Amino acid sequence: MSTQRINELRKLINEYNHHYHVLDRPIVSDAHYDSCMRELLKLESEHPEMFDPYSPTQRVGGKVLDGFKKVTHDVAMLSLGNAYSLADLLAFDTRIRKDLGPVEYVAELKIDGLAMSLRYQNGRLALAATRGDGEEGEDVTHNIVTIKSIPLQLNEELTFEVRGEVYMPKAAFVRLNENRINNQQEPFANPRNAAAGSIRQLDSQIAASRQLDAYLYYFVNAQNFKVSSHSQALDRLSSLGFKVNPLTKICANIQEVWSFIEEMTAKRAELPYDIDGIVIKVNSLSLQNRMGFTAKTPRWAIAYKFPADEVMTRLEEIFLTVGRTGKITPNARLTPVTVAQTTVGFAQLHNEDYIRNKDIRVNDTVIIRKAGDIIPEVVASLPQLRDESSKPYTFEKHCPVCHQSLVRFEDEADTYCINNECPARIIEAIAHFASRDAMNIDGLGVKRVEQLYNNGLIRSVEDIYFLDQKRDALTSLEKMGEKSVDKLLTAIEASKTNSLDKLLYGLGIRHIGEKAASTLASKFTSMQSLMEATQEQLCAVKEIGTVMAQSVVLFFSQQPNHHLIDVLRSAGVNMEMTKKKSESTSFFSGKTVVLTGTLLQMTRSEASDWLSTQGANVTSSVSKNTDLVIAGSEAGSKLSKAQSLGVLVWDEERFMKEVTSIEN
Ligand code: 3B8
Repeated sequence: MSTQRINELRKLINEYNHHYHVLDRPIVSDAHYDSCMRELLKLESEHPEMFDPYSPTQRVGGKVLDGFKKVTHDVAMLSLGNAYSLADLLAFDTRIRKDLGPVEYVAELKIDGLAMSLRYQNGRLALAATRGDGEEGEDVTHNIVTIKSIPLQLNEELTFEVRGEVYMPKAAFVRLNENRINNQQEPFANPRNAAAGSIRQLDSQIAASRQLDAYLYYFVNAQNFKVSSHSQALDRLSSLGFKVNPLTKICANIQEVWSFIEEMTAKRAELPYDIDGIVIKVNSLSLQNRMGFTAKTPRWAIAYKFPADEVMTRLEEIFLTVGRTGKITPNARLTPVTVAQTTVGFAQLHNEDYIRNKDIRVNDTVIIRKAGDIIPEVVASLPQLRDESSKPYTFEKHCPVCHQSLVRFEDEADTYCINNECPARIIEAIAHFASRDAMNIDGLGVKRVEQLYNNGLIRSVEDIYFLDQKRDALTSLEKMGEKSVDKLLTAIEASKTNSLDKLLYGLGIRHIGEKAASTLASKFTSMQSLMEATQEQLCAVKEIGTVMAQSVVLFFSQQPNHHLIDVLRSAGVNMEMTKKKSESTSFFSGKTVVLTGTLLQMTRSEASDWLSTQGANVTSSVSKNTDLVIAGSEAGSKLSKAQSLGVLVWDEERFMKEVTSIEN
């Protein structure tokens, strides 16, 4: 009897929640809802054997974790490329139409929250993870279950992954900050920070009290759901019980997209949540697959960002900072001012010429611009507001940190400190090594490295791996309790197993960014063979130009760098490409391959990633240099071109046979 009533109440409350939180159309009074909830709580406490983590009573929070578990995303969580103007948008449209011809777009609001991936298993929410670096995020399920618009249990027993944005409504943000100020706590700068701060809590009661909400917008592997377009995917998500933003428009062309943008720009201030732009997506999923992805972003979508906010303030001081390459950046200290919802006290001035051309001076009233997460910059000064004492700014001649002479090379806009021993450069280099996209050592940001450096605990990158021998010194530092030290040392230990690409990027070799590091790591697979590579061998790699090749050779020709590698190796840092196995014997190795048409068994980007692991060069256009074209269904001009050039063509079945034989 009670069993039946418990199940009945759970179902009812789920239904009430859906109407209230997702559809925004309550079907019962608050009093009735509360009475059902109380009855359920009572029955559950009398029948502990009926406990179910998916019961609506479990949304109140209470679970407290020791730390966050890392989650590897099965399908990378990418971010969107940006468009800042109508011109950028038209360029995006031109690119799309060049590849696909005229297409239908979907325009939707870009919710200013934090990206989240939800995994459902047999209809139940099994895991919620943050984006992290896109490959690996954090398990925040305990906090996500407190968001009432996110269904814990669906009416269908499906297994899938869905992505969306968790955000804090403006009203909840205002209330939260009022409370925080009353309690002498620092208020949050904006709703996004407040949402992120709530999700990053180990104690789920905090998230539960924050009135977070979520809009979902992306089905991973939507094809499995028999939908053929993004707009159908949104409808399907909605019918499954997810909250989908209603301000979405199917647009026949980019002109209609622009009207939607204008309409939403006008509406923006009245919306009950923050948006920072409009997302434009190719509607057809098979056309999305044809466009595929770059390393970081889908080619079939773009985010139009609203123009940056501009405000006036006083420039109090110009000071220089030194980057890891020795590059000098002039910065402005400002009278703090609120712009784009955050308080700004500093802004970028780029370089010497920028300051001179705009005649920006100390004590000037200046215009500051800031958009979203973009670093604020000084756009202009207002010379009419100057007094007679004002003098043009003269660029410093010496490094603000090591005091050696600064150098500006001919034809270059930037000024450099060329002292390899400059503490500022060393600190920045260590922090770069530890940064998220490099060795990903949590807790080793610039401030912490600076502290360790100034206390003599770390003088170079290799010293990171000797910190475990300096435990006592570490715990005696300010703001470093046992717990933070443990955390730091664990993160350092974990970084030893990173794949070669991360290490290579972390070394900060000039001209070798993330993408080039990853290419080199996949091609050479070990530090040893990379160190032995000649400039010719490096240049032979597609995407590695002469400048990059020279820089790699130069880096490995320097004795201190050899020493660094030796020390890292003996400390146990992995020097091999482990992330992706690369078989030099693979049929695909060294071949130039083009994918075209729609594949059914994997997405184009999965196929492309897999081919890269096999050492293939995946390119987008067919030429006489192409070794193989893999043609899915609806393959168009690329297939005909391959046929006319006599290039080898495989269908999906032939390709999958090869994949299976290599994988097994
Ligand atoms: C692909 C599609 C990232 C996003 C995406 O409201 C991808 O679609 C993405 F790789 O980040 N903030 C949205 C929003 C964000 C994204 C998206 N759609 N509406 C958002």
